[in-house]
Amino acid sequence: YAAAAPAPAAPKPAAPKPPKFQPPALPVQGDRREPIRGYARLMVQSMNASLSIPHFGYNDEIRLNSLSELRKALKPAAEERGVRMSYMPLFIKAASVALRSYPVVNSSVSADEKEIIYHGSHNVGVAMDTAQGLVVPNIKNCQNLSVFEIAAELNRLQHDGATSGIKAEDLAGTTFTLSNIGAIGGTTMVPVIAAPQVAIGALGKIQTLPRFGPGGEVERAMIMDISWAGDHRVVDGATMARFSNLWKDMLENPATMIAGLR
Ligand code: CAO
Repeated sequence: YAAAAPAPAAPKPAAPKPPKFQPPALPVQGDRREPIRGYARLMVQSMNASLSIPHFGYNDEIRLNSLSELRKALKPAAEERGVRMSYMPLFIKAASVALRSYPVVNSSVSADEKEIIYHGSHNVGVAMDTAQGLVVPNIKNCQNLSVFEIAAELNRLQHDGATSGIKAEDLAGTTFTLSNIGAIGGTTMVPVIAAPQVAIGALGKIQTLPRFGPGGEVERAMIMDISWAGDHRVVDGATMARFSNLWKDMLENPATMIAGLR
């Protein structure tokens, strides 16, 4: 038996010829340095301080069909008062009502970590995207403000953010923060707590999605994800879940929020 001679190797394809036309090399720009000033400087300081906080995350989804109807109904009355009514004042007011039941979510840890300071005021910070960058002014004493008053304050802060800049007093004394990233896009975000606060919530984009109704039928649901971050030194997951459940219940059944108003 004689082995068959190996087949001759296929000829290698010829290497491609270099193109005749070579695009001209564009000049490469050098690196550029820029001082970190203004709101960006505040962000550096605040985010460095946040590294000392042991964060945990907690997420849920909220069905906003009823709240959307409520907002529609409130809009004309708000306009009569010269106020623009977005969802934020409702999210903020519901949070303030829920904070009454879970005051630890509106607290701070003392510098020596020996005490929890429960804040009497609900000074709710609102993360704001401005031409100068991220800034987080707060709406003071939301526990005493109506939804219209919160809307008016938010309008004022948005106007200041877009024109003269946010005043120092509006930046001081935040006790709890909400960040509506969904106004720009994105369904979820991992928010970072600004010390000495112990909690922050990030709101995702409101989307129309299929969900089951009470009878098992598929219906159109307006869904928004909420992502909370808590300071695990003083807020545990169960407390955050109960706080979030209460907030969610008020948004899904706005009548329960009205029952909680003073
Ligand atoms: N999903 C879908 N639509 C939303 C929405 C959401 N989560 N939130 C707001 N919208 C809608 C509003 O209802 C409004 O529509 P209408 O004119 O029909 O009412 C429109 O988007 C514009 O809202 P707005 O942004 O002017 O007002 P707002 O009160 O909802 O939000 C503010 C105010 C300051 C929170 C927001 O403008 C903003 O700056 N968000 C960015 C926050 C941010 O950068 N977070 C990141 C922090 S960490 O880097």
